[in-house]
Amino acid sequence: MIIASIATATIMAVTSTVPANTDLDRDGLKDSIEVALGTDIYNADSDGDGYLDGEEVIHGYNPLGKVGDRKVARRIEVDLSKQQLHYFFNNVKIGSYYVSTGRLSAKTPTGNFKILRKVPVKHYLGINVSYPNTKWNLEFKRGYYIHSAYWHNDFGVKPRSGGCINLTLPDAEQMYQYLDAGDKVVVYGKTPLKPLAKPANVQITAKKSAPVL
Ligand SMILES: [Ca+2]
Ligand SMILES: [Ca+2]
Repeated sequence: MIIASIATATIMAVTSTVPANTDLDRDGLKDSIEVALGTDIYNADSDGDGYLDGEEVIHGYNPLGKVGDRKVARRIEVDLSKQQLHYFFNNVKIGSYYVSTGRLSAKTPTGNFKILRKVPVKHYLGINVSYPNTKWNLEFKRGYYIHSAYWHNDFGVKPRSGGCINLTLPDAEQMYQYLDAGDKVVVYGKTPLKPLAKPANVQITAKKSAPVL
């Protein structure tokens, strides 16, 4: 009897508390996010379509729908003050990346936008600037893109673009896969006057960085 009651107490403890940072079913989504999204914290493939919940969400697919279902609300927010990008899935924040936005003389515009189009590879040309073969470009305002930048490593530190939102190569690829034309882009905050302190876990272009889920 004593053993039985201990077992019951243990089960109750597990099912009544959702620790924020654990991923009990190891599907790539933290339990706290799964609770917010309504997916099953004990089932790695909540909709049984063969794809893990985390895999589906990070690529912008519905983890509670049929294969290929992308009818979910995707949104990104770019905080100029902190040089960070946050991405949301059905109003639940999924993760964040460091960015480099427009320098003081060419600030990234603030406001509400939508992804206008996706361009896999682009050649950026300007005064004393030529960046061919730039991958993963998402236009959110005519002439302004979210894109990878292989020519610097100032993500999260220094706004230095001509108004675009720069990401590391793997982060830009992930956002490119995540977002569709029509998805919301919100830009807010103020361009920092000085470079920010280098983040401890700053992501670099050459290395595949895991998104913060
Ligand atoms: Ca999980
Ligand atoms: Ca699934």
